[in-house]
Amino acid sequence: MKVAIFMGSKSDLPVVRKAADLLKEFGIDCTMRITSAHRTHSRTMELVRSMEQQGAEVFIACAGGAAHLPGVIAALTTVPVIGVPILGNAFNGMDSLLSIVQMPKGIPVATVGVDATENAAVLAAQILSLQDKELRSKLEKYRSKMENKVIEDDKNITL
Ligand code: RP5
Repeated sequence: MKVAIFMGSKSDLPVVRKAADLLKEFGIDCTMRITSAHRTHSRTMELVRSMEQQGAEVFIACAGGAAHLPGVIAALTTVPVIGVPILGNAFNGMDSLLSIVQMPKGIPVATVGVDATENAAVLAAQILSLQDKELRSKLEKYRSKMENKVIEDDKNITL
């Protein structure tokens, strides 16, 4: 298992699932777990240890509101942590964005955009691709597919 995806609540699952789907498309072995920095703090610690033992090379941590989960995971491991702020009912996601991005010096969380779980998956794949040529070429194909789509959309635009 290469990527451990954690989320703070089952309510995050619909958007978090997109990260797992994309990682699967890249052929990257991942797992998804629900654990909260606040409601299940001891269990969060145990799960981080367990994921490290299972060989996780990147964590993706998704949380909304007072979103401490990514920072807590980053405090528990030196494995890179990508944080995804989840859009909640308040402040258009600014609460979770600022909670995740504003980590104190020395404990970074690589923060992507609000609800940007697909970008978290791509970034995780890019980190893993440093040691994996096959994965690098899959990422290049993913890019050229996007490029072709923009060109195609441009060709088909009508007034
Ligand atoms: C966070 O609080 C979760 O990540 C979720 O985004 C938010 C709301 O959780 P629920 O009240 O829906 O369980 O911990």
